[in-house]
Amino acid sequence: GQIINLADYRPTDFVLERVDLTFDLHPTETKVEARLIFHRREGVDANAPLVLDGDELVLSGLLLDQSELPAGQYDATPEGLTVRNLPESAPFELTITTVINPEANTQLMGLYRTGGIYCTQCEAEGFRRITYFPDRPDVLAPYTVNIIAEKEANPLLLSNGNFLGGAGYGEGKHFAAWFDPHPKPSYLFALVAGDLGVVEDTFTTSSGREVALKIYVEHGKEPRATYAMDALKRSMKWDEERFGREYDLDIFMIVAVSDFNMGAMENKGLNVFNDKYVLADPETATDADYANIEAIIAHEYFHNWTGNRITCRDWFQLCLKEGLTVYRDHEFSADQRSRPVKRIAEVRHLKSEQFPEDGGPLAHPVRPTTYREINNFYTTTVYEKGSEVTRMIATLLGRDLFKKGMDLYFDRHDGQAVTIEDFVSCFEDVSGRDLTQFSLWYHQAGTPLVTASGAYDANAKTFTLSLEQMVPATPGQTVKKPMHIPLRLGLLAEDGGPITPASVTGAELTDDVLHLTKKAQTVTFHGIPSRPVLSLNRSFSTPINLQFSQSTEDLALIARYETDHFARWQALIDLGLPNLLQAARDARQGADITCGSAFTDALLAAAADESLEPAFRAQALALPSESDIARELGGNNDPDAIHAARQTIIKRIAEAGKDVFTVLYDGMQTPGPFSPDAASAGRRALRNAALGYLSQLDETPARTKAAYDAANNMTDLSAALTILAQRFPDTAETAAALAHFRDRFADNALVIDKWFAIQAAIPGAVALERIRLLMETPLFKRTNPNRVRSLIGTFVFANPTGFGRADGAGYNFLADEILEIDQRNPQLAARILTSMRSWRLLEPVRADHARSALTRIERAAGLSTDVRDIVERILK
Ligand code: HT7
Ligand code: ZN
Repeated sequence: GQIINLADYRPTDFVLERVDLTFDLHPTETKVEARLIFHRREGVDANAPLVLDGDELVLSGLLLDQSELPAGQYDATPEGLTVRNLPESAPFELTITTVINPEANTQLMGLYRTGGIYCTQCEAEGFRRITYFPDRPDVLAPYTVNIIAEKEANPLLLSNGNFLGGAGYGEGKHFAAWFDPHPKPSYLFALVAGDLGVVEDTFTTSSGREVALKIYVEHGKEPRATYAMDALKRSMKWDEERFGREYDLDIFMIVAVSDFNMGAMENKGLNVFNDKYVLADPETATDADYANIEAIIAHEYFHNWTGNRITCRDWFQLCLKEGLTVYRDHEFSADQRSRPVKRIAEVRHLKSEQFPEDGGPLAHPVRPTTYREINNFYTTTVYEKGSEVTRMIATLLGRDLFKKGMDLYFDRHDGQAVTIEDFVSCFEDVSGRDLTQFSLWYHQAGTPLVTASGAYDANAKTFTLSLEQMVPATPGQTVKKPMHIPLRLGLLAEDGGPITPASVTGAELTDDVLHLTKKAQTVTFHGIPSRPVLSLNRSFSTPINLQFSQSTEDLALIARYETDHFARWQALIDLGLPNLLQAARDARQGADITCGSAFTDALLAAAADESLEPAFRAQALALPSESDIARELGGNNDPDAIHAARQTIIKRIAEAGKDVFTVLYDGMQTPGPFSPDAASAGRRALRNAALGYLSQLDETPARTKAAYDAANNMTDLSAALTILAQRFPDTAETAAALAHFRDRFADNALVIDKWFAIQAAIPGAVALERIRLLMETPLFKRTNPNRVRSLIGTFVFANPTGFGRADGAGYNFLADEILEIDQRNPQLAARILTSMRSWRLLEPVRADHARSALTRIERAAGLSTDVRDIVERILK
């Protein structure tokens, strides 16, 4: 794969007017006829040839305006089709026939088979595996799609847009025709054919149009799709109310498939989903599953306007649709559930996934300028940091101006393929604000470090805040400019009440947003009657690392009184983290581990505080993960020491909080029938957190086993099984529960994924043997991405002691697996390989083993572009 540069962008020489596709489906020999109407773009050289993309294609027919072309007029290779001597300005029709093999398509890109059905995945560059095409997002056209297939095996023939009609088609076959009037790029094309069950409903839009809603799942699984349907209707309503966006076709369809590389895909009018993000019932889905389904259904639906109606000019602009749509789904979930709890979960995720990416060898700007393999840029930086950048625009402008900017964006660019600059201009135009410096958030990689210190002058009644910012060097970007950083803040009096300054000098302060724009800035708050406690970066208004030393008393005050509940949670983390870091250092030295009582007191006070929602209290009780601690330590890391340290601190909290946890465990029941609503989920989360701590004090698994036996929903069942596996891994009770769980859910692959993941996360050097044994069970299928992610993915991403065992066997295992998976599914292999992105933070012995394993991958013959790109960047 060659390197693609943003600077080389230019529009196509030919304009695509219309697309007319006919698929004659066959498991191994599907015939695709593409009739494409083009004309030469004005001003383009009359000799310029038409160059179309292909990937592993074989041309079996080519007509120009219905006539055969002489051999010399075109060149066809698996990777492309070039046609010369085309009309100078008149439109012409090219009819291209290809024959493809869906059954042999193990990459899951293009047209493939999953669970006996035909299905497509075209983003980013899958369409070129179906037919020769200008396969880029700035080529938009209306599509007509005709599908012919065996009727008995494929009663259902689906594509984008509105249904035109269908009929019998010769012996045992039938056909259906679809028309999508909205011009779209090829990456949004979809086709599904097969035999599926359906859940149906309708939605009446704000202007009174009735839309048919259909969710297709395997026969018999229909009852498990009702929550997804409910989430879809809530999403449609929310997008009308919050963003004024109405749906624009007569039908909206979702198809759930069991083999899928990512979470879901927003194809116009025909979303395709990983079934993990559709199917749920209380017996098989956890509260987290329900929340994910709600978020992903919303995300794909929201793409209809942010992505589909307005799409990306080129793949460098991916964050234009992804960052914005993640922001929209975050806001949706915040409105549907608890805003502060949702924000805490987002920030946890951002810090544990995006911060390590931004601080390591794979760091790249939210809007990159170069790539080798676009599939490797569907990253947490593009998605999650991209969402944070959108959130900061909303913070800078305020809710009303942000809404105005979005309205302008929808008005101005509907039907277009645009850039980040186009998006940002809309907000400049409605606000009159210059967002040039702010736009560095799109262009500069790396997490800014802001250092803060404050001083109170009792005589002058001023509080002076000194701020300094530094953006670390990242691959390809050594020199950075100061960014525009919107810091929300609050000043608290000693009694916890708010202090409102009379005035502020040294920086713009709008409401509670302080604008840090210089490398160093001194801000003075005037009219401050007593020493204030500063709460900085409320709601995580900006994605930075903050260095601000505050006394434990001040942090405890914030944890207790801040009106911003996110800030309360952050204060608890800030109280706890130094204890965890010191404990890890002590464990590495073989010294005793201690834990300050200020932290445990504040934590237990929050856990017991009945004025706080249970979900918040559960979040407070969940300590930073071992990987979070490793990231904060920043180098020479020993996973075993980190694990030992964290476990010791957990034990100390359990000892100090025994009574609190007993009360919570006994009292936080959820009476009545199961409901997945956020409040009930919060109670379950808090009760299970209490059980986790209590189990630390238990000598035997009896209490946890009893919880397992009593559980009447998957949240409680899997929580109890996780605690058994983590706390009592080698007991008969745990073995019995694991066997029971397997036997009970053996016919439900998505639940078996939980069984794999729970075991894959059991710490310690023996984990690898466990993984190898589990890979031998008939329940494990190497060809299914969900199975691979739950067993191998959990091991490499979420089991630092097992994967990072000192002899390097874990890294070697990973190298073997990557090479194996890469043969079949390069995208999946590349993604799992990113688990090595922080290898340089390891202590030298492990780092050596990691480097050898990576080098072995790098030197292997026949690597995919996907894996080659990742391994070379990680090793650089
Ligand atoms: N826009 C979708 C991205 C996606 C994808 C990308 C590469 C390969 C396979 C894929 N499946 C889905 C999903 C989304 O962000 O909504
Ligand atoms: Zn998306």
